Amino acid sequence: MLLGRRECDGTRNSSKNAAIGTGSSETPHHTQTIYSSTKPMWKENIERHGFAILQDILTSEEIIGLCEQLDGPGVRHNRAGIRHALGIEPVAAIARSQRLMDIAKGILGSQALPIRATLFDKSPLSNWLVVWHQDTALPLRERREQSGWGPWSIKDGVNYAHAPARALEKVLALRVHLDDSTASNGPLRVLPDTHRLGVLTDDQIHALAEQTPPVSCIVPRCGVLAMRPLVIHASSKSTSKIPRRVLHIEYASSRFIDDDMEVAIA
Ligand SMILES: O=C(O)CCC(=O)C(=O)O
Repeated sequence: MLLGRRECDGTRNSSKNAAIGTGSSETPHHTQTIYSSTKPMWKENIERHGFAILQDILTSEEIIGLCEQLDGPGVRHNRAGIRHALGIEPVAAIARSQRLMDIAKGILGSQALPIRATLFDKSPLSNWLVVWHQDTALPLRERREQSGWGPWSIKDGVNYAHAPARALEKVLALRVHLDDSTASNGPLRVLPDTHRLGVLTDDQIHALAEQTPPVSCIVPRCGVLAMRPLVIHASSKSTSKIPRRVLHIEYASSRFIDDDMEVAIA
């Protein structure tokens, strides 16, 4: 994850060596639409491919209201967006809304809870790319030495550790689209079916990026991209004037994600 990842140096996978997310080609629209999910296909798509696109999950009014709150006084943005946004009440309210909780619980079970929210704000004024990677760092309440966890870091006062696959398999991200994600405004791109391969090295990610046709996640405003953190993903710089704001909310299957490892709410 960009905002968490840039600062999470000392990662197991050095992002500097990861494949650059320029992508060989944009996914043809007909290919992309097979991942656009109507019930009941979305669960199967997440299970099989590591992601699914769900349209019209929130209303236009909800999105406008949320954007106004995020642009309001007292909300601290940085260059690429907002980190640790669950502390912002309107964000927490959306994260806990029945519609998002139903999706999260449908995959993670009845104890699912939102653990972290990040606003990714890509625009002509703040344009960036993210290389191919998996999201492997989780926010945790306390630092504990446990097999498979680490290295550790602290970001804005929150403990982070790179997690083993057994914990990351209990996480789902729901990316709420505050703008249309189009082929040209730097949409998230994913390598389908890579979420079942465990935590990969940079070299493995690089090799998979060379071999696997990427899918550009074209998602209209109000839609949600549901994705597993281990699905390899990247995004390119925008070449459009249209902003691309996405609220990325991660859910865990329970507060204790691995033995006595308790997630932090961030
Ligand atoms: O939103 C994006 O373009 C990048 C997001 C990302 O890389 C992540 O969630 O790890």
